Amino acid sequence: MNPLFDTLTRAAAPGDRFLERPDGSLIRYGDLPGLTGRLANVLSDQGVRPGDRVAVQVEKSPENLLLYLAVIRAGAVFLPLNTAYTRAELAYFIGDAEPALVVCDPSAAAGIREIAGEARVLTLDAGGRGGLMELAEKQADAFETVARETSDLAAICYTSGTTGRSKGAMLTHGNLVANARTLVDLWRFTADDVLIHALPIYHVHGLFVATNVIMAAGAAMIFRAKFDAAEVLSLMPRATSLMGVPTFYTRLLDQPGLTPEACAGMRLFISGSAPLLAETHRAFEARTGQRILERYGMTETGMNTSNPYGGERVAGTVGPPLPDVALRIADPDTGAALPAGEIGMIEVKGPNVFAGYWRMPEKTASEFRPGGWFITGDLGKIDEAGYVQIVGRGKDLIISGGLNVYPKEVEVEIDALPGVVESAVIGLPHADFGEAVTAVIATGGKTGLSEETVLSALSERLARFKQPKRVLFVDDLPRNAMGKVQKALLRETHADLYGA
Ligand code: MCA
Ligand code: AMP
Repeated sequence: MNPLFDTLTRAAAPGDRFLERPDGSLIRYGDLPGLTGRLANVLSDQGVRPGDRVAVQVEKSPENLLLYLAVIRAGAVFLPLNTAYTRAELAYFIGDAEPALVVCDPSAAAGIREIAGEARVLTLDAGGRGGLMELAEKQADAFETVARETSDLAAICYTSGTTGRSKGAMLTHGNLVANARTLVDLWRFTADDVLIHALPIYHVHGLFVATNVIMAAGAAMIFRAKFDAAEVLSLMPRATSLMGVPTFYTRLLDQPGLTPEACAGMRLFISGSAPLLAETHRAFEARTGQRILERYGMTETGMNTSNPYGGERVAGTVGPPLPDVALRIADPDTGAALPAGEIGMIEVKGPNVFAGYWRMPEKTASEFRPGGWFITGDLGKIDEAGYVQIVGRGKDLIISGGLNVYPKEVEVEIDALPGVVESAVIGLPHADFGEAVTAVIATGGKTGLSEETVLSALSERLARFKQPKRVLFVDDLPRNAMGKVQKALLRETHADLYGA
């Protein structure tokens, strides 16, 4: 038994559609044993053993997804990496995870070989070609699926932290299977569904929420390399559902063609990864007659809460906890549970909650309360009807277009630049990205540093989405009586910077 591979590949009949490529050609469920078998044979030939990590930083393609399935089938651990990460960022992930194999774009291969250490390096390009697929073509279809326990690791997903050092969240077969099955039932996915898949597959949302749910239901997806609002709108007549970050929905609202007729065949629009403004929820309903279903999750936990399918979808809330997830609001300092209506730390427990941070036992221990409650870092409350509302973050985090940016990581890079006394990185309201990463730099009254110099220095060090959209200069940062930088005051002062 291989819990995740079996769950993903056994729900459909062999002739059922699995994935439609941009050129209209299809991969059917019945093609998967051979396609993943050939790739799993390559992995095995390359020395990848059960439990080994396979790090993957490639453009989104169906072959990238097949590689994910092959890694799971071979009993190895999938380690997806955002394509925007720079070589400096990659060096850390590879050093920390010590993968047996790194799969990357051909254009990055030479650079990655320099930092790959003992790991083998294979290539896969945006068109699904490269050294990996050349080797796969020479392999046999047959591969004996490696048996795994539910407690075995299926994936490691890196998530940044408030200290600036990324942590690898270890997700087990059991975590991913439990969450996929729960969501299939809750969102009523069946083999008749067709999902427009326009999210990246290097994060939990596009990989585990979208792909795993579709496969566990034996449903199909129309697969696109990236989100394009006009294209997604044009696909709706052939689809039943869409999963996206709030930016998808604000960009769809900018499309004049977004009408009730255009969405008539769609049964479900799901939003998550960042707060969906109640205003967007209402505007979308006014334009289409459909109420977006908002849910809430984390890399470490998969999905925790969801608005109901059949019941009331309340704008500005993320709905009740999933049926197999226990959720409580606790005093952030003492961990004591708080009564309904009070604001506190959201803590969760359930089969979805990860197995800890890779090689960081102390960090793992500090994120759990006695009794096994995982501290999410999100602040919220639960109303009388059991709906959870997220009211803020206990962690210093910016979410830009659904991607997380920890200010500390950006501040460390800025503070290392000559002429910078110190910096504060904040998120400011932005119509497209929700929040825009913004740097406020204290120069101590000296001049000479420009926005361009700072941005060009950061471009080699930080992924594009982490780089500030604007850089502001001040003599000194505002501080409170305790000497702490007043980020709230900075956010207030510059709230209109992007005119959102
Ligand atoms: C692209 N850029 C961004 C972002 N994306 N800048 C800030 N934040 C971003 N998210 C940069 C580009 O590099 C480009 O820079 C410029 O902004 C404009 O690019 P544009 O073409 O408009 O962007 P895009 O390619 O259309 O991408 C926007 C996007 C995309 C569609 C919102 O970022 C996206 O698909 N986000 C989804 C992320 C996601 O899957 N999150 C889930 C994480 P330049 O002009 O300089 O080249 S999992 C999670 O959070 C949990 C588990 C959960 O609950 O789901
Ligand atoms: P990640 O690092 O990708 O796991 O990001 C998870 C974080 O995204 C959560 O801890 C929340 O702060 C945020 N998040 C996810 N979904 C929602 C949502 N529907 N509303 C508000 N915040 C969300």
